[in-house]
Amino acid sequence: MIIDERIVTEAIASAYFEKFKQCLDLDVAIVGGGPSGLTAAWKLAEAGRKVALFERKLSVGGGMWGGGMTWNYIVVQEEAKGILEEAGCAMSEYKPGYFLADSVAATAALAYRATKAGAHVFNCMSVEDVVLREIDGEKRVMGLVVNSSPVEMARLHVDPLVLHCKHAIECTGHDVEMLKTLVRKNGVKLNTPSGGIEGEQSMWADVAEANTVRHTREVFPGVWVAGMAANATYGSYRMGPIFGGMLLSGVKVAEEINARL
Ligand code: 48H
Repeated sequence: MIIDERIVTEAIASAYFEKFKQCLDLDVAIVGGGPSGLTAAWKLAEAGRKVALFERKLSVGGGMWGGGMTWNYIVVQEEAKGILEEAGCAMSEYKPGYFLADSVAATAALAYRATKAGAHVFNCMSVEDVVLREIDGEKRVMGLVVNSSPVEMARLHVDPLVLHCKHAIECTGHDVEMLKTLVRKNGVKLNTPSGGIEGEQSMWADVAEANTVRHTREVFPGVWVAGMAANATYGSYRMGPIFGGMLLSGVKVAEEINARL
């Protein structure tokens, strides 16, 4: 076979733009491809939902690849062990209730399950804003405003593109970037004690893990928080390299959105 570079190019261009066109009207748009976002994408796609995940970096996985301080193992607790097992990641029980996994294997397993289930992943794409509408007196997020990450990094003045979604999940981690933009630009009130983003507190793993799941919810019409973003939004603690809360949060947000759709 003689390889024609133009066919390689055409294959990539047509597949990519077909995928993008299919994602202009989504059931769920996920912002951030860390463990919570990947787990939510996996579970929603598995339930047959039209879901896309937008990740600023070249690789999905967020803060999970590096384990603790780049020592590439993670720990999950008993309650979350089944999720990693189902993803196909091996674990060993280090001490009763503390399960150890290779962080590269765990991240790759979640990414594989999300894409295999049919979630559309757009890496190297940053969410820079949301689409806001007022319907019957209630404001609601109806979509995302996205741009190419290299455009963002080079600070080029290039206009973004837009897609619509029934629900958006804020999974941008510690920075809660999408929600901060929503509040800063529109002065809207969130479903939090102060009406704003409460801010993350210091380390308390035990409470933080439970709160990550507890605080996974709809925080503004059309916007859900999951993972570390849920902690920062509701003013809870950090937990270091134990990842069960992130996985459980991804499963919970998927189940609750699925029930709404
Ligand atoms: C597109 C964006 C944007 C944007 C950011 O930080 P993450 O891994 O998020 P979680 O919540 O799934 O997991 C948190 C975990 O990794 C962690 O940090 C823990 C457990 N910390 C404990 C502690 O004590 O420190 O991933 C977020 C992803 C990243 O990949 C970002 O690049 C991406 O979101 N992202 N993608 N558009 N505007 N902002």
